[in-house]
Amino acid sequence: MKKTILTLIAVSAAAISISAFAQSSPFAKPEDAVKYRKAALTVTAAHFGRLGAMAQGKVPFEAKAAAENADIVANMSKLPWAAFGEGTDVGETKAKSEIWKQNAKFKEASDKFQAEAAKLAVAAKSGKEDAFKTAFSATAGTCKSCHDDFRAK
Ligand code: ASC
Repeated sequence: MKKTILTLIAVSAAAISISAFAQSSPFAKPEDAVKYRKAALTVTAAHFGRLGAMAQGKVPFEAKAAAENADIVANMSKLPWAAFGEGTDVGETKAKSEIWKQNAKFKEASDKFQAEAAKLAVAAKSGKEDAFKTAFSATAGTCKSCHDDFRAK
């Protein structure tokens, strides 16, 4: 009987903590947030990589492809951040604890990336290769500095 009561308490405590997380987060479980942000950043990296190949001259610059990929990066750049909420420092993640300890700095880094990605989309649409390359480097710099500070190797 005592064991049953203890089990019931443990089960309801777990249920309460899950629902408390879900109430303050767009995700049902912390693991769902981790999965979402990794997926969003993976898609972003795929499209950013296509732009990088053009910026580095590995493939010829083509304004239409640049504009399409840069638009995707600019849109994707908005997504991962909602998935770095409190309580999502769990499971298999390279996210450093500094994300939550220095959250204002992390927010600033993510804002910079979004701002540069938006400028990159504009530059890509201009069809001017030089402007595209400059904007690409600026955006890549924001990826790198955020990774240096907030992503484990
Ligand atoms: C990429 C990619 C990153 C960034 C970073 C920029 O293409 O996948 O994580 O650029 O390497 O320094």
